Amino acid sequence: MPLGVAAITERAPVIAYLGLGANLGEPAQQVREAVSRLNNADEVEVTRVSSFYRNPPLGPQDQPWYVNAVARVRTRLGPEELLRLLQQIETAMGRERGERWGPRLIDLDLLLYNGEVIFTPDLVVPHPEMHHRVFVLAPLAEIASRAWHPLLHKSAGDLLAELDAADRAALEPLARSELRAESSKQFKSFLSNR
Ligand code: A4P
Ligand code: MG
Repeated sequence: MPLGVAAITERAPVIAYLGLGANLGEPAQQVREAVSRLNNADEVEVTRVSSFYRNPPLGPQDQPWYVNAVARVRTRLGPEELLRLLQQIETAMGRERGERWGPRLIDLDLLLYNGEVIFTPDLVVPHPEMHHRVFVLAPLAEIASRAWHPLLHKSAGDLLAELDAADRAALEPLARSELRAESSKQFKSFLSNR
């Protein structure tokens, strides 16, 4: 392809924020693996990753606690292509689609994409639930407190401050030393609650 054409068709890289969550198997390990799969994908570079936070499930309560994190990526993929990549990674990691808000090995959500508002049958950006969710806003504000919600016209830091203190208190950052031990701990507490 002549150089001029390549220069015109090649998309400039943009910044997107992704939400990662897991509550089956070894949640922290799966979140880490998803970050690494993202970073290995063509046209995607993971530039920041938040702490990992353990937190109670939103939705059905008869499921284990989640580990959640947020990643910042620099990508040349368009939003629909990025969503497809997230879904491919979910499938490759063994996720089966079950009940809405039910337990999962890995869940990858596109939170923000280049400050854009997108509304198609397959993709809604900003993610329509992100501004209510402490497990999204706390890790997002940790790595990008000024990340902007283009519909609410507020930053991640402002949206986090608006949540109930009780919601914020429910979030436990996972210490690095805990990352390895967390799955066995969760399993023990699951057994002792039966
Ligand atoms: N879709 C539209 N917009 C987006 C977007 N911005 N990012 C469509 C990702 N997907 C988007 O998603 C259903 C459809 O949403 C997809 O086909 C895609 O085209 P899904 O991942 O198949 O289904 P789901 O995840 O079960 O449903 P949903 O409504 O996306 O659930 P959420 O919002 O992902 O919530 N509790 C805690 N503590 N932590 C969690 O991470 N997560 C959930 C799932 C529930 N409770 C939780 C957590
Ligand atoms: Mg989802």
